[in-house]
Amino acid sequence: MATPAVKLYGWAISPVVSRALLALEEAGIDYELVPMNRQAGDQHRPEHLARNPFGKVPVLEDGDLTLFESRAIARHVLRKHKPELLGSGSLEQAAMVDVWLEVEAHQLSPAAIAIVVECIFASFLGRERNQAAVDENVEKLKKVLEVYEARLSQSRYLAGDFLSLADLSHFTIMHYFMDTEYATLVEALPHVSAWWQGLAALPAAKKVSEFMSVGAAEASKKQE
Ligand SMILES: N[C@@H](CCC(=O)N[C@@H](CS)C(=O)NCC(=O)O)C(=O)O
Repeated sequence: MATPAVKLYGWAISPVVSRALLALEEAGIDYELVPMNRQAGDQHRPEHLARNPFGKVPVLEDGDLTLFESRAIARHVLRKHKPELLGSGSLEQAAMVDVWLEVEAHQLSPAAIAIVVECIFASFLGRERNQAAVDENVEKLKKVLEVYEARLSQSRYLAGDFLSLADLSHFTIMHYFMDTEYATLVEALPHVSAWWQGLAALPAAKKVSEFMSVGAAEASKKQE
């Protein structure tokens, strides 16, 4: 019996969709990116609500398994195809991957997303930038990045001296953040800056950033 096709539903411009894409690219498996149109409301149609009752993307179909939430999708794909990226070598490594994935989800990403939404996506959403929201989140992010600088002066990657999903999970939001004028916050921190450059140079990250650019070009055409 042929291996069931893997399908990812969503738009690649979204950092959560491209987080799932990055896991698929790292896994090196065949998959199909099924395009959806946010402006047309595809995410609210009954066939998509059957995949994700919250009406969001990304959604992954892997044979009979249907998953939503980008980090859960990334964990599943890597658990199946590249478990070393989840620290499968030891309980300690796996625990440290979990710690820094939580840090990404609850400390860094909320502040970085708020800045990226205002500096990059507000225009796609047809509104002005809210500078007060940017300033508040820049202050939060500065404090978080100081912790990252201390951590990355002790180990090459976040979970230890091995690349893991804890690092990869940062890529897509950081990719946008580094396109804002606040990239200097990262550039001023030598260890964070070297870590970021290493992440951005990964072949899978380069491939996903191409998907993100195509997604951005399509979204800007739809605004015209
Ligand atoms: N925590 C979720 C977030 C999902 C999410 O907010 N997706 C956005 C991507 S742009 C979405 O589907 N928005 C469409 C909508 O809210 O109508 C994840 O990591 O997958």
